Amino acid sequence: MHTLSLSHLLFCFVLFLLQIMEIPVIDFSKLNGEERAKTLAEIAVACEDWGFFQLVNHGITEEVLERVKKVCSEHYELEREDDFNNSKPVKTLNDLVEKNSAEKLESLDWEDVFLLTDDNEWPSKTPGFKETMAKYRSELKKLASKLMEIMDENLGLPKGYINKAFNGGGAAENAFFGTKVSHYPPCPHPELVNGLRAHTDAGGVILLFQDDEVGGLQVLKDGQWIEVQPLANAIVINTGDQIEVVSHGKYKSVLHRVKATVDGNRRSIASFYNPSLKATIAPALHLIQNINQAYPKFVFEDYMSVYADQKFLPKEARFQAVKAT
Ligand SMILES: O=C(O)CCC(=O)C(=O)O
Ligand SMILES: [Fe+2]
Repeated sequence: MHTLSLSHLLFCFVLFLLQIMEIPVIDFSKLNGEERAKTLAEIAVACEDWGFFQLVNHGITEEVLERVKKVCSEHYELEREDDFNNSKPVKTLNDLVEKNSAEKLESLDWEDVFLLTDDNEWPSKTPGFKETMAKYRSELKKLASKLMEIMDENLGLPKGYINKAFNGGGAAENAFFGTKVSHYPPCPHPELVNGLRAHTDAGGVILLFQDDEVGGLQVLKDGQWIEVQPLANAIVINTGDQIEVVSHGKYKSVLHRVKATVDGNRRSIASFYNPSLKATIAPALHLIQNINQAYPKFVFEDYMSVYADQKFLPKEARFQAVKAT
């Protein structure tokens, strides 16, 4: 009896540990009711302590999300799979295996990617792709705006502050909203290549619709890689380097990576709400406590040219580099 209760206790403790090491899940619908203050506080903690959280009941209908999953998977099979099978990562890995080398590929990602913006050419062969993704993007953009207003409120900034900072540079200088559709196809040697190497995101607010079943996204928390648990129809939110700068380090961008896996073709759709390239980014004056501020002021375009070369290097060097420009 005594041993049984001890092992039971231990089991509960392990469960408890596992639970607290999951990224926060927040019910967004509670923002509109009696639990508004509590929900705002949960989001504040998630932004400050995790830099990542999952939203459920976020208002984007299941019907839209189901269509998004369908058209993205169909599009991959119809228009991308063949190219991926002939891509550089596949060839390089094959060569490596033929040579019997066990050296990990540190400069490639096992990922198929394409980007949707307001201005580029979209795939046209997959039935329903354009309409579905246009609808999804317009809904997600609204969600991004709501989240930025919540961050304003939680940070004690005037309403609309972050969005205004991102749109800086004049009427024509709109913030950037891009959607990156990715697949991480099955990889015969996941020990030799990453799905996507560890990085922090360059921009503002990122809204990710990840695969319901195939996991692989991990977040670095207190020195440990924690899995972002797949949760059907949730939207994963994280903050990029520009939110870190504007919030003066209160909301840190967090390292994350995607592991390659032997089976399952992981789908992930990441939408980025970023500053306009001409926007000047600096810590909000309201949040600077001492004059020797740690974060630089720069034009986002300059940050992006540094990021293009240093995405997979520590962000501190990027902040340092733009300080010097
Ligand atoms: O695919 C994912 O889950 C994450 C993608 C990501 O981190 C990125 O595109 O920056
Ligand atoms: Fe990322």
